Amino acid sequence: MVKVTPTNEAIRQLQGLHLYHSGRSNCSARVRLLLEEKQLAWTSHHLDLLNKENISEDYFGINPKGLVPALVHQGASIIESNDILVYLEETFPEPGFRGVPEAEQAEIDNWLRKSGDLHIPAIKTFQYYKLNAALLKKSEDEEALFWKLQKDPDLRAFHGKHSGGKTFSDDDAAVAIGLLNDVFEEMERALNGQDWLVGNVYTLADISWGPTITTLLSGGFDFAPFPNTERWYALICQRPQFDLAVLQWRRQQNWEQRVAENKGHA
Ligand SMILES: N[C@@H](CCC(=O)N[C@@H](CS)C(=O)NCC(=O)O)C(=O)O
Repeated sequence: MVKVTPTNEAIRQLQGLHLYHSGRSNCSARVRLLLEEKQLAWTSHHLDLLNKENISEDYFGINPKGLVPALVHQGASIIESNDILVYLEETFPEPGFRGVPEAEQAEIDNWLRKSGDLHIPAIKTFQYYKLNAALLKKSEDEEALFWKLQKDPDLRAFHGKHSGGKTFSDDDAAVAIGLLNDVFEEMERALNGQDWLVGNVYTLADISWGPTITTLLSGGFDFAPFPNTERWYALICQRPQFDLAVLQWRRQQNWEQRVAENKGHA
C-alpha cells in the first residue's frame, strides 16, 4: 500500500476522511461506494478531469501520479483505489466486506489485483479510444505542466499516445478489448449460479468492479456475450449506495451530456 506524505502542511493537518476524486472516474467511484456502504462521513474534494484540475503542483503534492482518487487520512495520502478499499476495510472493519471463509479471501484479492492491473492496458485505453479526442485534449500550458510533473513511466507512455494530435489506434483498442473479454469470461464463470463474485457474498470484489462496468458501458463496451455479468451488474445497480456513490455523481457532472456535446469535434 502506497502512503504519501502530502507536501502541503495544511493538507497534512486535515481531520477526518478527505477524498480527492472525480464524478466520472470509476476508480473514484469504487472508493465512494465503499464509503457509502460503511456509512463513513467524508469530505469531498472534487476535481474536474476534463478541466484538467488534477494537473497542478498542489494535486501532485497529494498524489505524485496526478490521478484520482487519493484519500487523505491522519496526515497521509493513500493512493491507488484498490489499496484504498483495503485501507478502509482494515481501518473501519464494521460493516465488513470480506465476509467469506478464509479459503476464499485470496479470490477477493485476485479481483482487486486484476482491477488495478487492467486499468491502464484495458479500461483506460478502451475509454480513451472511444471518447472524443477533443474532450481529453490538453491545452499547451496543460501539456507543458503535465510533462513537467508526471514522473511515472507507465503514465508518461499512456499519455504520450494521445498527445500532440495522436490518439489510440485500432490495434491498441483490439488489445484492450481482448483483455476485457478475457476478464469478463472469468467473471461469467465466477457468477455462474451465484449473485456475487466471491462466495456469493457482497464483497470488496463487487465494490471494485461494479463502477468499472458503468464506465465501460458509457464507452459502448458490448456486454451481450456476458449475461451473468449483466445480471450481477443489474443487481448492484439496485443498491441505493451504488446510486448515491456512482450514478448520481456521474449525473451531477453532466458527463454523458458533455461527451455528447463534444461529438464531432476534431
Ligand atoms: N491505478 C489507479 C488509477 C487511477 C486513474 O487512472 N484515475 C483516472 C480516473 S479513473 C485519472 O485520474 N485520470 C486522469 C489522468 O490520467 O490524467 C487507481 O486505481 O487509483
